[in-house]
Amino acid sequence: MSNDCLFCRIVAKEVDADIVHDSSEVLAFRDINPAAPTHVLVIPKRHIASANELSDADGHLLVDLFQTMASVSATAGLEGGHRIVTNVGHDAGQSVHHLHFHVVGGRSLGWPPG
Ligand code: DGP
Repeated sequence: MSNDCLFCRIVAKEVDADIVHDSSEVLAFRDINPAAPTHVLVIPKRHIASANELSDADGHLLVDLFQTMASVSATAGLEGGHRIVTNVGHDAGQSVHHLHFHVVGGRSLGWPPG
């Protein structure tokens, strides 16, 4: 855990969040500033700063994260489609430096993103 990381503090239950999935390695909770009717953040519980910091040893964790995203989208009824986004670094707008995947859906989504 990183003491100055907001998402580590959510994992530690020091900061409240609307949690929709909680398993041994993965947590999912609703984004505080939703961009669509469904907007859930799916994160590893272990602190990893971004997708750039993943290693060979994280293969199982990545499967767990993507299976959680599939479960979250199915539970939300997003049969019509949804988007998975992870921002990496300043130019992409990454504001929380703990790996997280945005699962966004429930409306028609434009492309390309801004
Ligand atoms: P990004 O910009 O890709 O780093 O996404 C960070 C997201 O985190 C952003 O959509 C807003 C969300 N967020 C920021 N602070 C909080 C918080 O305290 N609680 C929750 N649930 N979400 C947060």
